[in-house]
Amino acid sequence: MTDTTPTYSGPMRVFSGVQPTGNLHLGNYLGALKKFADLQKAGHDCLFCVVDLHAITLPVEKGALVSQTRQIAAAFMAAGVDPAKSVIFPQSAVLAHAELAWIFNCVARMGWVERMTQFKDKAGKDAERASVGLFTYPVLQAADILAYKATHVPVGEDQKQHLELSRDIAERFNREYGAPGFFPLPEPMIQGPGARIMSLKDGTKKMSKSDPSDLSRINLIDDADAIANKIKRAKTDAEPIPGTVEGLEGRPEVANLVGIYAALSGQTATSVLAEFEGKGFGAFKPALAEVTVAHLAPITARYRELLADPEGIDRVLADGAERARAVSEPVMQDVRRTVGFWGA
Ligand code: AQP
Repeated sequence: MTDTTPTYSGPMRVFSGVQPTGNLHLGNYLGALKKFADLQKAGHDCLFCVVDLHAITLPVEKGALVSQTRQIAAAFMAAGVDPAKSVIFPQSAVLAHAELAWIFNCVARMGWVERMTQFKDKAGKDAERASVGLFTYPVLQAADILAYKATHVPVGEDQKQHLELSRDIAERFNREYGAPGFFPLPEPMIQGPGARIMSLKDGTKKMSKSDPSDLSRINLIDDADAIANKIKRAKTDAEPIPGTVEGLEGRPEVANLVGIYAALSGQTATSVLAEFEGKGFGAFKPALAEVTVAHLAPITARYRELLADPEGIDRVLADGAERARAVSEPVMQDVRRTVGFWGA
């Protein structure tokens, strides 16, 4: 697990995005949404985006984007993001993302983008037939962040490589256009035990929306019975719980369940192991189910409540889009001037 400690010392602006594709799961919550709420509570200037332009890099069911966008906005709020304090908005409503992505397409180098492992994973063996958008996805991600000159990006561990690319693009833009310090080099915030939640069926694969097995993940909309059943059926091994973190070596499924327990109960893995050392999964799994349900139940209830009022969610998104445009448009005016476009 990587701990990326922020080193940036100027004023902070936080940006992150979540795709409106499929049901959110515990990995999305612990890797991203919970951190969003924590950063907002810490008083930071935050923008949280439903990245619908990213969603269309893969086929999307016809007519599904609007309701899925509302679902993600509702999940942000249910997880504790307050739209009065943070900006919640849909990416496609702010044209700066697409415009800056094009400029960054001309800054990023093919070799940089070709190294991105997510493209290889998502395109699979048939990369020739993948959309060009899927390939340049991380360039759009750099534009998402830098259109707001955001300095900090809370994400799960899977996004680390993309964030490094964003820094490379910012640095090259600043150098190529003779504008030192124009874009900040955004810092990934990939911290704590929730940064990489793995599949309940295979501790070497990340928990993912696109895993065909629903038993591999805990969805934010799962009820208490579904959660308990999935945890009961989660893969483990025959050994008891070890007493130290070193004892988790070579036991990825057990390490994952202990990590989930730690993240949800606000403890370290070491203290969870101290509590359960020598016990079997017959004792640990019900305790984990209890902690998970206790943490998620109020979030799920709030999520359902918010979804029952789509007009309310739309008002939040429209207001957010306006506020996001007000932040990004002055940045884009400076970008156009810096690049040297006519009329800028
Ligand atoms: N397993 C995970 N553990 C921790 N964080 C995770 N994130 C995703 N999976 C995990 C974080 O969730 C945020 C939203 O990600 P996204 O909307 O870009 O979706 P994704 O990463 O494509 O989500 P999935 O579930 O992994 O979808 P598929 O199956 O399409 O690959 C990001 O901050 C991400 O790091």
